[in-house]
Amino acid sequence: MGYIDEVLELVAKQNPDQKEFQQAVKEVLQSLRPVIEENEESYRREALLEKMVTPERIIMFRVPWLDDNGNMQINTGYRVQFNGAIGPYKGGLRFHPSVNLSIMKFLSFEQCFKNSLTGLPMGGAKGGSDFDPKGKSDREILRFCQSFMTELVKYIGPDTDVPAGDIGVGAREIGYMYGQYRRIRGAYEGGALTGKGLTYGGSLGRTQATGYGLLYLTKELLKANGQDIAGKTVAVSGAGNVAIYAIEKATTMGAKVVTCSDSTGWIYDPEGIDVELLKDVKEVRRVRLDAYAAARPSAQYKEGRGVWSVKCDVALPCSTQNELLLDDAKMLVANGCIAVCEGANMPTTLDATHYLQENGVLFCPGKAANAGGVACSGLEMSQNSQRLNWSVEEVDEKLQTIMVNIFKNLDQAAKDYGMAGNYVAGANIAGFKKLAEAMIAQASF
Ligand code: NDP
Ligand code: 2IT
Repeated sequence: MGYIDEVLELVAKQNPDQKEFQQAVKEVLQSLRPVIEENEESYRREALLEKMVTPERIIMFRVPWLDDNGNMQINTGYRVQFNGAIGPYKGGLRFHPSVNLSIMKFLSFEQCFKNSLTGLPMGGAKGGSDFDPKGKSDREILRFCQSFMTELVKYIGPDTDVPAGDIGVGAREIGYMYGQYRRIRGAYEGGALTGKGLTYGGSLGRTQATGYGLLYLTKELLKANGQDIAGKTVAVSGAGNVAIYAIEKATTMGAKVVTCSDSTGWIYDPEGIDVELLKDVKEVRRVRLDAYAAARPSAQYKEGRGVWSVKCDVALPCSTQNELLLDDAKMLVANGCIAVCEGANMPTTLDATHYLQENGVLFCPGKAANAGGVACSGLEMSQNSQRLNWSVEEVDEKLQTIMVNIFKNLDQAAKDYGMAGNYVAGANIAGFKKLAEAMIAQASF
């Protein structure tokens, strides 16, 4: 048995119930075959792959908090510090009832390669809780965030581990957590969290960065394949931070976005999504998507899922893992879709990914396509260290450069290993090579 298959077997044996983690490891390792084969002896000697699939540290803790009725509630908190070889651990916090160890490990494993691809010195981590923010009052969110940070504070800091937002964690939650961090530490250490508000050390452009970055990369991918984003019909899933700013940038670039979704249903708006209305529904009023259709005559709201049944040229999944399934991929191909770029982390299942690739759809994986968010977090850390604020133009220019470079690197890596056009392999190889070199150089850990 080859080294990769041995390690995949080990991962399955050691993590039998962690299907998302197994899925993420499989996607990465399977596409690394040519790189592993050319270095198999030295990688085996270093146990490189075994190290790479084993988190450096997992922190799990109890999060007690008082609800508005004075009752004690208990959730579980997590921080998985997966790999610190190329910089302080870095990655978001997710608050969603589906959070478990498998999801935390898959996200932090992916983050290692994503952060490597940005070219910035950041290791990989992820954290969060099974806390469900839906239906909670603002004060309940505050008490939860304070309790969560009271424990997490022991393990993070500007040079050790720097959390940020993800599903269910945006500017409000980061503000509450940063306030508690500062109170306990007794020091202003802005670089300990990113995605902060602009009045206390946040970076211009961070809110938009993941969605905008997704479009910068998509544009570059289309350009390299003789296509233009302008004039394309785009299907987006999700209606949160990533989706909203992906829709905004796609529209600015001259594309028409005709769908978005949340966990209750989805919108089809053939006139093009009105992003200001969407922001009002989701960022200001924080209500369900049916409120969008109620305010917009051209839009239809449908319960359940369905965005991938709409005819589109480009599909941008921006909600959550495993939301684009094989049957969805079949509908996209039948409808003439030419490109799928992942705004979310691992939104496409492995069989759907293979189907899209086999049918000539340009496919860019999340670890490259959504890297703009964490890249901008890296820029926020730099600004915090310098005690300077860059202009929005400066940040956006750096973000564009990073996204274009990511595409060039993964395109080249795929070509170097005889897999031109396979951007999954390209992203994994490019991210892996830098990480492998850093780990081997620091042999002791
Ligand atoms: P938000 O919480 O802002 O939005 C998430 C959106 O996805 C909401 O519309 C939500 O609907 C929907 N959604 C979430 N979970 C589910 C589910 N289980 N079933 C159906 N719909 C769901 O999160 P973000 O926009 O920040 O994150 C979206 C994705 O992008 C995630 O995969 C995240 O990991 C990834 N990502 C985020 C980055 C960032 O900077 N924020 C950076 C890189 C990747 P509802 O509100 O109804 O729950
Ligand atoms: O998945 C991701 O890259 C994020 N949620 C952003 C992480 C960050 O540290 O900005």
